[in-house]
Amino acid sequence: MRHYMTLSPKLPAAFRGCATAVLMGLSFSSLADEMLHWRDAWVRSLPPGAAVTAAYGSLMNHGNDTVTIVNVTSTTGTEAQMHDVIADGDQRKMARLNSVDIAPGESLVFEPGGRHIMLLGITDAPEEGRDVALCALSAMGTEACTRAPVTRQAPGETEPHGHHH
Ligand SMILES: [Cu+2]
Repeated sequence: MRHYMTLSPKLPAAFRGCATAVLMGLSFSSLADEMLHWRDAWVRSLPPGAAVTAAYGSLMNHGNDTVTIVNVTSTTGTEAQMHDVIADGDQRKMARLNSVDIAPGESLVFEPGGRHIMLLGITDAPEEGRDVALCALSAMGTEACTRAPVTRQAPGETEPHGHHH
């Protein structure tokens, strides 16, 4: 499991000092602070010739306020988009999400068959076992990044779940 925590670059130094206290395990609260924490991120490995894949993982809001995620980026591909899978009659289709709110203490979960991060325009597919950088950007300007390993299925999963993207 990889834990990365990112603090808003816009916070005044005093707040960063307090945030450092949090990292050291001291109690802390601030209305202006946003703390996001990725866990279990991964990217589905691409079949030969594919230019599109999906990234998954959980993004937890450790702050006291709702955080609105407005963009995602990756070091792989030309573009990353947040997608949801919605029912359309008997079909299931993808819909792009422009923003997603995460309530305090809640996680935004990207998982196969549900919300996912679509990585588009991949010309140089990362090999299995490699890491891809994945970042989420909030409306307040907080950027939370993680390294997501490229694997065929979710780390820790034993049964293949078919090919989602
Ligand atoms: Cu998609």
